Amino acid sequence: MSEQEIKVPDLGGADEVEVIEIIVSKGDSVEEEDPILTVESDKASVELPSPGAGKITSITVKVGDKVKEGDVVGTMEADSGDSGLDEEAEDKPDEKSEEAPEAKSEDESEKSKPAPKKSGGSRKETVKVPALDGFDNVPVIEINVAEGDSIDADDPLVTVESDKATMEIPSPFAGKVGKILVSDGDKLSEGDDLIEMTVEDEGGESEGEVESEAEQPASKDQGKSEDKPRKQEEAPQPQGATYEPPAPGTKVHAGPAVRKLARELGADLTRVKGSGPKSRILKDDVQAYVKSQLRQAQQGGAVGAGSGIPGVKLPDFSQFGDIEKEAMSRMMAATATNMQRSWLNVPHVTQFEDADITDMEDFRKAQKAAGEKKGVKMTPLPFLLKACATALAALPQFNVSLDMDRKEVIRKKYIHIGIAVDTPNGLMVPVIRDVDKKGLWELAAESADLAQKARDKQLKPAEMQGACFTITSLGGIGGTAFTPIVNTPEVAILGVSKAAMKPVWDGKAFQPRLMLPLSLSYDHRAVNGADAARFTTLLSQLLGDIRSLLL
Ligand code: CAO
Repeated sequence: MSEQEIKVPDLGGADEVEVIEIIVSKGDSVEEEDPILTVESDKASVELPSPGAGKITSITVKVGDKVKEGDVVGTMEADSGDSGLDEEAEDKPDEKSEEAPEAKSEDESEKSKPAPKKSGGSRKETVKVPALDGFDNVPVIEINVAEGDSIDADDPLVTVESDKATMEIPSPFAGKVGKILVSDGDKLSEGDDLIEMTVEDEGGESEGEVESEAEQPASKDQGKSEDKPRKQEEAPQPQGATYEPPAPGTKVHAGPAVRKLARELGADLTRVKGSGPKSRILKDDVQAYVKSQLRQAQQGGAVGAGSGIPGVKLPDFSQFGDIEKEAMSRMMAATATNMQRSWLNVPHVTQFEDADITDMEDFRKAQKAAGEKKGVKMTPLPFLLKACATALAALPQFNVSLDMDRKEVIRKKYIHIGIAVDTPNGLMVPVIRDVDKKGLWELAAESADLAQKARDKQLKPAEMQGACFTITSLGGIGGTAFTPIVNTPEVAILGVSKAAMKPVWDGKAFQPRLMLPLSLSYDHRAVNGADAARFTTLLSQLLGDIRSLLL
């Protein structure tokens, strides 16, 4: 490794320019073309890119300094084997680079998508799935392009998720997206057709169908090369927010105009999720981020920056014994975000009640033969669904969502209920629609079907949306009571624990009765305590005498 000077390259005609931002610090590792600092002339801001990959050993200018072509702004140690720091490259910006420091106007530099290469014509390509890091049959969880999109080489086409990792499959070409040959949920293996593209020729090649494999999905944790599988670092975007906790050492990909806007608005770019090519941050992203922060502040603070909640500092656990680290699955990260958002935003209260289900269980067990004939198992869950639907209709203050921005209560005229399903991949909540209009057998069949789909990772997004209320039943497992977290933006959730025989006083003697523990957590902004007690009392009456479900 040898130390190299980092010099100001040709500034596209500008003479002396001012350093307005230092992007890297001593000790940072950079890739070739990563921005080192931003300079500004009268007409434009320009990022000076790193001439090669390596480690920054010094930055010898500061914000406000004036620099011109050839000035040394710092030094770096080049990675061994990297040829990006030879004298020639040091003096001249890389001509092929899309981020070469031509003095671009601010508007141009914001959307730095390169124009398609000049062509002698165009050809059709069918992009195929590349090797998926040893996996096959990996489901598509997101399609990142739409028909008609103009994209660059390396832009993500689709995202797939195996048991262990989420990977983006990048485009091998720049060009226009044609027909998309896969859908959400499809299982892909190496060699499957992915999308059709019209690719601009650099000249010469004849028009016709050519098949090509996408580059291997790139992996940040398996080396720096772009052509290896890439585990997505980002957790799924929380609904309506643009906050992303930065991964340690996260580099920000944003043009000078965007950086300037972020400086003006006081936005920390490491917290903004980029929606541009290669996750580049655009002006719209900064504006959306600032808006979401303001909204959260108005709502009294929420998850993330500005909430005033100190983070949890982790010790180095390896000092206490052996440890192993594993990336969170997308689902786990999404659940964690949702739980935390709900816990921090919703003032929770939990109301407890026991329902006498002795007669209900006699009736349920008597249905066993009928169930076998129908191929459907009647568990307590359909009775709970039916009782909750009746209670939601009787006490509609539980069937609402709160819009705190507009100070509005949104009342729902439908009764869709989510059921929490424990799966090997985490908690999923499929939704049964119009529960009030369905019979017990229909609910038994539908809940069993949705629970199975959840376990097989086969649920469609629409099957997990639109719930008014959630039931989370741990009754098949055990426990006497628990305090579930409201599944926002719903305002209540029913936790069900394991039924047990208990002595119940009937006025003359203790009778052995099968008692089902119910735990109703609710959002105390939407529901008052008296209504919560009415809700659980009504549930208990309905389950205690299931004939009343017919009334
Ligand atoms: N008390 C006693 N026994 C119960 C019961 C209860 N409250 N609820 C169910 N059972 C019994 C059932 O009758 C069945 O017994 P039999 O086979 O003898 O009839 C057995 O427990 C298993 O039932 P099940 O779990 O297969 O079916 P279900 O319809 O009751 O529940 C589902 C379906 C999807 C809710 C459940 O499988 C599940 O995933 N529960 C976990 C939900 C969860 O993780 N919640 C936590 C969220 S918060 O982190």
